[in-house]
Amino acid sequence: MSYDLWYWPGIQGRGEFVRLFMEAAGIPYRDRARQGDAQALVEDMEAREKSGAFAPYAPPYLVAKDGADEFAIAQAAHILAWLTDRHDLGSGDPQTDLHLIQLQLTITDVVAEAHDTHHPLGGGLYYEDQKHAAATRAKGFREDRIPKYFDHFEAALGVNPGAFFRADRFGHVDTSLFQLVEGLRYAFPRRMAELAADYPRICACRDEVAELPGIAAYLNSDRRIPFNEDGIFRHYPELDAP
Ligand SMILES: N[C@@H](CCC(=O)N[C@@H](CS)C(=O)NCC(=O)O)C(=O)O
Repeated sequence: MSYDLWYWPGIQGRGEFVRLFMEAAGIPYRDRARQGDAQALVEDMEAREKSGAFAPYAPPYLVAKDGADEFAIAQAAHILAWLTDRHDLGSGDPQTDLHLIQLQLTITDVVAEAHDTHHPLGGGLYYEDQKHAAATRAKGFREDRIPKYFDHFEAALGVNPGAFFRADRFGHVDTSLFQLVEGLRYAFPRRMAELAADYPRICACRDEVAELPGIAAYLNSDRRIPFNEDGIFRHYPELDAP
């Protein structure tokens, strides 16, 4: 059995949430569009759309191959829950696992809002064409939405002892919270510096994830490409705290 991850090659984007969990868990995968290019991804998606089977709407998607059989699944949060189940990486308690998926879906919501700070009017327009609206949207995100979401994650991290959401070990929410913090620190460095002291559990979780052997190795590799202004988390200084 093998895995192919398909995602836009030039950005971390939503694919990074899948990569980080697979790297932390030591699950091997091929990063297909990075081995090829964006056109390979477009062609693979078109072929799946024409296949008559259920197809991904958008990347990231993960294809599990077992001999001639293959199964493709999309939606980052869904992929992470699926991998957790397939590799027996859950907590062993069904209610806890459902709550962890709930938290993962909440991270999906924050990611969408982070994207909308620089594209509040639409993904089809350039940032330069929506800078005024972006300034308004980013102010609300920085001042109200980040603290509201972070209060929620900080409280959830207090449910169990230790740095992770679960008492015993890391799971998919921990690796995704790591990426969320890294992305927000990149996009809003001044605002995140202001908030750091208010969220000791979030900072501790981020630090522990960074030290997981699989994550540390990945972050030191050339597979971890830098954040950039084509991705979801973009650093436009004018959108950060004054
Ligand atoms: N909710 C999906 C969103 C997927 C998504 O928006 N993918 C982006 C790249 S990050 C894309 O290529 N979207 C194309 C589109 O929406 O038409 C997830 O979390 O995986």
